[in-house]
Amino acid sequence: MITTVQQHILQQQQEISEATGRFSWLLSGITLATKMVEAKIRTAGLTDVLGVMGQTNVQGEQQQKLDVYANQALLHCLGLRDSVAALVSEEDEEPVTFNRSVETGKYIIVFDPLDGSSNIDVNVNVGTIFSVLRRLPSDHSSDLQASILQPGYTQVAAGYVVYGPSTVLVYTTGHGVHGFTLDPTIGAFVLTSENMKMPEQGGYYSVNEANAATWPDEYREYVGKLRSGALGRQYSSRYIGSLVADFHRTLLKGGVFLYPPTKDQPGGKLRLLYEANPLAFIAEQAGGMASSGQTRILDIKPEGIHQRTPFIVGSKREMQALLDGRAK
Ligand code: P6P
Repeated sequence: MITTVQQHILQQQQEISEATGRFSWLLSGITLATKMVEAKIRTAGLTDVLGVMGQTNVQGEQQQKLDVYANQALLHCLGLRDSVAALVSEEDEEPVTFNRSVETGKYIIVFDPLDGSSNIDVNVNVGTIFSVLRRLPSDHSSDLQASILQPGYTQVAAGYVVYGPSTVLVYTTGHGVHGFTLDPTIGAFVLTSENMKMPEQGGYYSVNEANAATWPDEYREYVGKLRSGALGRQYSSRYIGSLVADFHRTLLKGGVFLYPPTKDQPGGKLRLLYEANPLAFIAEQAGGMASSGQTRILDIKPEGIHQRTPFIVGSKREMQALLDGRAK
């Protein structure tokens, strides 16, 4: 007997107020867009979607053709859901707002349409990350900044899709973490892992060691500890350079992923609203932890929609060792 992600949300609705029919309708906009992206990625080498558009995005990054396609797919599919008050994308300088009343436009969706897109041309996993915020009932503004810049602990849902050997969707509404695998024969995400838990300790650490020379000392010492067996086990290093893929392995196998401050990015490289916050929500719901090195990711009050943060996420054992080390 299969359970699709829509059925799963509806089954959950007895338990949570958010999973009303309106919310599962909203989620279906995300899953539809990711199925469109998946279909494009599967044939990327055969059609003219590889390579760059010849434009750069708000991050100053070369926009890959699939970045643009993924962004358009999400904006289109979600814009049609009247419960959406605003859409915030990594690809767009400003939010897209829909001038809907507080009674109708109840949700803000924040997303990275295609994270790790530079890996597409070398056939490495990429991903879509999304975060759902509730519009503040008092927020009648046109730009909805107050509703968008809420700390991560206010998220009502978060998830990601990793486009790899299979296409997997992982999401939480604050009631556990659940994984679905796209069954291409029926075009539906089918429940394959309910109540996913991150191991208490893992066997991998994941960081771009090329930046080690410019990390703050505490991170070099910490990675040295992992290497030396000081945490009571031998680690292996795994770094794919695609956040969603590195995070998904950490969720399943445990361990730690780090993007510390560097000389070029003293405030960290990864973005708070549509990378760190959704993945931190999932990590905590699965029994892990997520920190900026200074504070719990979900407690950070955002100042800007494209704000970056150092991002360390993983199993309790490895995270405690980092945070205790900092405390000393
Ligand atoms: P670096 C991909 O460009 C990305 O945004 C994340 O997916 C990934 O974790 C990170 O940047 C990789 O950055 O500096 O190690 O290449």
